[in-house]
Amino acid sequence: MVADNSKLDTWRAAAEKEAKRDPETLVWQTPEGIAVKPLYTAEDLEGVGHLGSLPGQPPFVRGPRATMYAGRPWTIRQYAGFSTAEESNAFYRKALAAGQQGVSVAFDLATHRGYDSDHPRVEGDVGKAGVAIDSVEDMKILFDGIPLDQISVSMTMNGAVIPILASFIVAGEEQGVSRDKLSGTIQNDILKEFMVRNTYIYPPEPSMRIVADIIEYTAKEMPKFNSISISGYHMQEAGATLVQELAFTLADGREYVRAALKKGLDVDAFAGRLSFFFAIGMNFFMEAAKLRAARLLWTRIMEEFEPKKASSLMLRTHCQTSGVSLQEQDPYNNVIRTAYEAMSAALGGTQSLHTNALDEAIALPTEFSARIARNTQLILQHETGVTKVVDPLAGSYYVESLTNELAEKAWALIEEVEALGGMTKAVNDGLPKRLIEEAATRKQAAIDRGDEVIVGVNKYRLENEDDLDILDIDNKAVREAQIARIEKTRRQRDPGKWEASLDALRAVARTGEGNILEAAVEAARARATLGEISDALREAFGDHSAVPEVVRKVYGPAYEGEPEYENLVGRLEQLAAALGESPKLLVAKLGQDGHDRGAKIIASAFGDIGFEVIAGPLFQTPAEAADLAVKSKVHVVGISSLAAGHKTLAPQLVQELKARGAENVIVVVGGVVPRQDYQYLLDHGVAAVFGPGTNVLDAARAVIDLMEGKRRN
Ligand code: 2CP
Repeated sequence: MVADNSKLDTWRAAAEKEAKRDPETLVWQTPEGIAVKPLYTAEDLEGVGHLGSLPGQPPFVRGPRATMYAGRPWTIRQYAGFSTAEESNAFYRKALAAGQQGVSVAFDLATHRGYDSDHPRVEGDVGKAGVAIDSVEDMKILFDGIPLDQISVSMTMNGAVIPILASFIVAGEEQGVSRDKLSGTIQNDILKEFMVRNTYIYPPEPSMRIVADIIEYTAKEMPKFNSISISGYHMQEAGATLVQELAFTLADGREYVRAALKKGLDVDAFAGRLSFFFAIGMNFFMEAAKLRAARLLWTRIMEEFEPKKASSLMLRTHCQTSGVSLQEQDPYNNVIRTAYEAMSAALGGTQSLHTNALDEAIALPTEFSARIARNTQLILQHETGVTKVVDPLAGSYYVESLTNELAEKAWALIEEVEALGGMTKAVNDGLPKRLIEEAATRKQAAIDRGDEVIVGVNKYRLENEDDLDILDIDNKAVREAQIARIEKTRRQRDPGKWEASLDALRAVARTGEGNILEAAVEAARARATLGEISDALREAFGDHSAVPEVVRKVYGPAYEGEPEYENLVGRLEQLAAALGESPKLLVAKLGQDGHDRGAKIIASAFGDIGFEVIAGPLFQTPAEAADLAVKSKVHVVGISSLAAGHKTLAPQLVQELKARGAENVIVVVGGVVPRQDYQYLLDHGVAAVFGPGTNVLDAARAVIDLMEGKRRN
């Protein structure tokens, strides 16, 4: 139906009178470059091609299943894991008894990066942001009493994906569940690690071989298992717009399909078990439209490979509500944010969902916050009626128009990636990372300026905040327990079988003959540890290290000419004159914490204000960071900590600086630091702490104050 133009003219006139301005000025320019109008009509849907489609049929805009939630609701799958395998196992069993429907394992960063818990580089990381897994013995405890032939298990693992999946397969076998009965998903999405998440181990090329070997192995041996979870989630968390998230994720997917085809696999043998993972942020309708557009575009991409099965064209996805939308300030607001995001994911047609706990901006969930998060989904499924009707937003002028516009914009970006030679080349070239970091910096400036309102943070802020009870992990005790179990495992294994299995694995990796996962299953069975299996592959493939690059002239221009900003620039110039050199800041990332969005934004904004910024490499030990600080003669070290290692690592850095006679270097800490930890850090030589939600200009002002104070004393 075409809109009646005379009625539209009448509306325009009425709107102008009512709003006392031209309705054109009510248009909202989103970060995606989409102009959202105050009114959508049938006119906006003229020429939109996907409108007549039905659920369960290509191009699946309306959902991958014919009945969707009316037949079976999405899986409530809460991502969790912390401390030891015993503690995480108890947590999963309780959650399953309370209504959770699938398991989703969070591993600690030591495990992600292929280090056993006794490795000196991971002292601050063991058991902190996930569960520590060192061998099959831990894996068996993790799933004790959880029937792996009935409960599907998702494992978020990319770097050390080979030893983890191998240990899972062996743990299943030893539980009496053969691998063909295991259901679940492994993340196994390495390309986005190089872009945003940073838990890679090996360089891109051998990493892509690992992905393809896993797709091959699961296609042949594990028909119920999803071989990959192609993830845009972390892109949005890193600051990507929804168009960037869509485009880069689908382009990654296309690259994995090509890698699997190169192994000689038939497309229909594996395509139905590719799965996806998206973030759901606060842009309610656009997020739902994004999932619809994702399915539309995936069908378009897969048609190129000419599959015979319709299921090979179908995009199935997990979603997680947005971590970055959560705030430390007035944290109960996070329950509300998460509920809206969950509703949006359901309206978009997700297959599985994690809802964040209200305290996830500052710590791991407690039992209380995890219950609220789970109940957010249970209430959505049982009380709101959203499960009763398939794709209820279909036909909405606005949502259909958004679906179409997101798809078109994302397709243009996918074509840009193709022109560069595909996603592996684009990642090497740095295009996606650069675009995402620019978008992140732009967003931070919009929040700092108050253009983007966050309730309780840059508007309606409470005068007094109550402390929230949070979960703190005794990382030392976890590490000791893990080391004791590794030692026992090493003592009890058959050294001949162990050595032979690792030799065989090395040979498969080196020669390119055979399947890496298949060889690793034998090594895991012979009780080779996660670190040993990872090291065997390291010998063949080498380590990947990225050179940190910093976006410039994005934050500053958003503020240019504003007195508050110019004042800081002026103070810094005076400081530089007094020092006889530019004030120098090292932004340090310590331990295995690869979340670098905050570090990049600080480096970028401080650089624009006038600091000389050195962006330290990822994964430094405190000693390495201190060496770099001394060598670079910095005045300030800013530790960016997002993975809970700050209480171990920041005091160590202070000590290491002292040991090098550099106690005059100011150390500040920013990131996910609970207020309960501030005093501890201050008592251990840290000069200032900037928690979540800190305005970057406030942080810069505080650092300049500290530097000026130091000069006066
Ligand atoms: C579904 N089924 C149905 C219907 N709907 N049957 C009849 N009628 C229906 N309406 C069937 C499906 O075909 C399937 O059986 C079974 O029910 C389960 O449904 P599903 O849709 O496959 O759900 P699922 O098993 O939960 O799988 C969902 C995904 C999977 C998305 C495909 O990949 C997944 O669970 N992903 C989760 C990823 C995850 O948790 N990631 C955590 C990220 P068949 O299988 O027999 O066909 S952690 C994030 C952090 C932040 C990080 O990464 O760092």
